[in-house]
Amino acid sequence: MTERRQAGTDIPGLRLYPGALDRNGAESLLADIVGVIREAPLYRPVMPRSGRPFSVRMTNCGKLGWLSDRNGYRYGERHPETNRPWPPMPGSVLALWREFAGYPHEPEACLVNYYGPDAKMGLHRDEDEADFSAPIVSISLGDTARFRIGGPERGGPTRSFPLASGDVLVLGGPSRLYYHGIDRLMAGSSTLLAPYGYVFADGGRVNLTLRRVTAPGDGKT
Ligand code: MD6
Ligand code: FE
Repeated sequence: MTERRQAGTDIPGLRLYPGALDRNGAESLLADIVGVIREAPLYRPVMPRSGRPFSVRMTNCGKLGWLSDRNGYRYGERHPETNRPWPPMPGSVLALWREFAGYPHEPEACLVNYYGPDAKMGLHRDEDEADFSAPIVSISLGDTARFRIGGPERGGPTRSFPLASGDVLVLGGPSRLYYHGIDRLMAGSSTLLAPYGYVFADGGRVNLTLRRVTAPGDGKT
């Protein structure tokens, strides 16, 4: 395995690998994700209770997909609009989990978030999974975004750093349950999405978050 450059950070359990994917790697991963979107189109989820639409559009690949609708947040096996099972995780995605997760079981969900130039994501914790001992591996493609992270309590101090195309971020250990979100994009900072104007109309950013959802049993998954 190649040695990866890791950015210094004092957030416990957070690992950042700037430029883990080079341009070729990012292009081929994005092509695989466009293939996923062809099978499982991006849709716009709504917030629980209020029904307010997200500014981010989403889809998933893998056995389970993360869903939000008026009834709450949960994982499900089918696309909420097509009602078809999620497409399998591409080998390129699985390979990134195996390289970066440091966790001996396979991921079950890959959430695909698409940010147009004005999309953002409010502070949240990823807490709909049964196994918090597994990290979350996040891969950014396209425009740079400002990622904000606080601590385990809402309302505590936060800090932010940019996530650029090809960066891999791992939230493990204590940081696995820290509040985090996306403040804004630096629209136009990357040309990676440009060939796919029919999918990503105004450029923007794609983020993949890979998760283990269920606690592993005795099997090898
Ligand atoms: C994003 N990321 O980068 C949003 N969650 O677009 C997340 O919400 C996230 O990057 C858990 C772990 C890593 C992440
Ligand atoms: Fe998150």
